[in-house]
Amino acid sequence: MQPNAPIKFGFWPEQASTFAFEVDLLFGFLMAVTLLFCIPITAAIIYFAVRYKRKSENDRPPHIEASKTLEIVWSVIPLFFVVIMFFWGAQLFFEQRTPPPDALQVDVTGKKWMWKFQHKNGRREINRLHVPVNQPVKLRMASEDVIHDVFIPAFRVKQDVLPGRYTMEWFEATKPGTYDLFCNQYCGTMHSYMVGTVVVMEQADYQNWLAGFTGETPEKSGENLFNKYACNTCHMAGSGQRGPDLAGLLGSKVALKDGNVITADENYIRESILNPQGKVVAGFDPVMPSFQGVLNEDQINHLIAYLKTLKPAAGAASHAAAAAGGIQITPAASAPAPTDAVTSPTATQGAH
Ligand code: HEC
Ligand SMILES: [Cu+2]
Repeated sequence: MQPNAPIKFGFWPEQASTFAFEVDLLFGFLMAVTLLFCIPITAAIIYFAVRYKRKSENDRPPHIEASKTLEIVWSVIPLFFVVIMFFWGAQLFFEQRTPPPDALQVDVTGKKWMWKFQHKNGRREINRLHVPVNQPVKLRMASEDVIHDVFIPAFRVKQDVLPGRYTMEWFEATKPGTYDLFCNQYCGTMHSYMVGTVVVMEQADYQNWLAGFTGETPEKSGENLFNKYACNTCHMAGSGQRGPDLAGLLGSKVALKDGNVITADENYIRESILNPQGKVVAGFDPVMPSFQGVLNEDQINHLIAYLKTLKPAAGAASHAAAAAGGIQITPAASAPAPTDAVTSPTATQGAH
């Protein structure tokens, strides 16, 4: 495959994901409704303009009372169509916001002006994304600088990629092949060069392709970082620790100093590392240093991957529910975390 596949132009992008047909159908409906209103209204405007043109200076139109029936009819009919658009669009929106729990995660980092991808075993690529066919794939995305956007027309998905938090996009490709990926937010002078290719492979081919990489896994790299940046000095279970036990944190409920209880998703963990004073865990002093500017996006991803591998010690009450991974962006996407898993450092961590 050539490194820079030519961008395909066409009237209508190919349909290559499970969303494609649904999105096109809705789009077709919007188009049909638009034409249904636009054509008769335009025709009426032209007809009336000619038919009722003022003929002379003292041409006075007769007084006409508005017809209630007519008013109601032309309010209710459009309302009916608009309500359909709303529910149909909302249904599709929630579908696109809710990745299946078994979705394969790929980490995406956008920066001026390239796309970096990392697969679950650590394999990396730039401006080219390999994914298996007939398998839900979830992109967990962050930006190292400005707002970017991952747009894959053939899959009918697009989502902004933001500095400072994770966003998510998912799809299930239905046809092997290569497809365009565009940055869809104007992000600077070379924005139009921020393009890539999605290569959809048969599942076995994808597995072979992945297996071609035997380097460090994100989990291992995360473990090294955890030691290198001395996270372990405060966070390793044991007496006298200054920070909370991080085992089983993802998906658990965390009681904060300000009285709120939140569910620890990946955005929370990310924020805890970059801005520890933003949300302080109840029962702890805000002594954790910020790692803003110290750790890059890759390193944060790896730390999170490592934290996911930490299982709570048997009998430990804190962070009991190690939920299956995943960012939870919509309420619909979040697995209900057991309510009894509230972090209670005083009860479980003993010495302070
Ligand atoms: C000087 C000690 C110290 C170091 C070093 C430290 N932390 Fe922390 N960390 C804390 C304390 C104390 C808290 C709880 C108070 C708060 O939320 O700020 C905390 C909270 C957290 C939380 C939120 C925990 C929860 O239960 O909600 C995460 C995640 C975290 N740290 C990760 C890290 C990582 C990753 C590193 C290394 C890159 C690190 N910490 C380094 C002391 C530390
Ligand atoms: Cu961009």
